Amino acid sequence: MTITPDAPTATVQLPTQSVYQNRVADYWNAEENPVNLDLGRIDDLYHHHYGVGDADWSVLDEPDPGLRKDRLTAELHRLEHAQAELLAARLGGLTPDDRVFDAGCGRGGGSVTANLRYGCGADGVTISAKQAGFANEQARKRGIDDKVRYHHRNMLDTGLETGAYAASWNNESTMYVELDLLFAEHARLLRRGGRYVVITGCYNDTYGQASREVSLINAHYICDIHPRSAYFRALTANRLVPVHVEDLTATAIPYWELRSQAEHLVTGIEETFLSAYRNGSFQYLLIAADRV
Ligand code: SAH
Ligand code: GPP
Ligand code: MG
Repeated sequence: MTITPDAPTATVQLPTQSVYQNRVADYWNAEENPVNLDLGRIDDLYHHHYGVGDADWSVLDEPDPGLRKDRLTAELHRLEHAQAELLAARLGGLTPDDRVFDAGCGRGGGSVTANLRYGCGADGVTISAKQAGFANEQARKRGIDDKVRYHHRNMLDTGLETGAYAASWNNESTMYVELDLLFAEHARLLRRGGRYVVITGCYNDTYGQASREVSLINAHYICDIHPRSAYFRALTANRLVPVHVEDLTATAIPYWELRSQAEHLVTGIEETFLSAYRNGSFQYLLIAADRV
């Protein structure tokens, strides 16, 4: 019997792209969920990650149905942007002369957030040609396209300049790649003393192996959530020494509770995240590390 892998359908294929990465690119090239686009449109900060912090539950009591929708959308966006700011705050004291690397940059909100905060330059990389184009168009509209650039590249093999970056991060994008290959690329790009930050969902080694909920999340996004232990093993094996670790699980729950009430935005994965967090099988984690 001959086994033929799925034909690649991504518009443009990168030279180092696997069949799996083609599928991931297809997902992101096609993705147009209102929960991402309607939130981003509010202030042209497009995020593909979840929110943190206490929610303003009063939006649910809003009597006017149209206004209730708008207030819910705005509140979810506020929580997602708070997550982006939490990550950006851990990048260290960056200056406008510094450059940062945004690995798995989505529609570009994270690099814009860093640029607004520090005035720094940024290179974002996404496996989706469509996302890179969208993000570059956003940077052009903001007039920051001289400093903030997005590339359709594989984050494991970016072709960007060795040692040129003062900071780098992955915001909810590590579950698509092998951590050793990823952290080797970050270590190559960061200058000595540079800062790496990751926010991710990981499965909890204390629980055991991946739970049913973790497997459902993997199937939903076509990803492969790593155990918490894998992060520390791969970071330290690649000259990235953790300096700050924060379990964000408790602070991630209000976002999902509120999102599950937003009938105009739900995607169907909301209850799975809530169960995964509550049964202890899944954690939302921030790790900051220094490149030594
Ligand atoms: N960090 C962004 C987007 C997270 S969504 C944010 O916080 O908004 C996950 C992203 O990872 C998507 O943009 C997807 O294209 C990207 N991605 C997945 N595998 C990748 C790979 N091998 N190389 C580059 N980007 C990748
Ligand atoms: C966020 O993107 C989701 C991921 C990057 C993949 C899984 C993340 C984990 C922490 C496990 P999104 O904003 O596009 O998702 P959604 O459409 O559900 O809002
Ligand atoms: Mg989203």
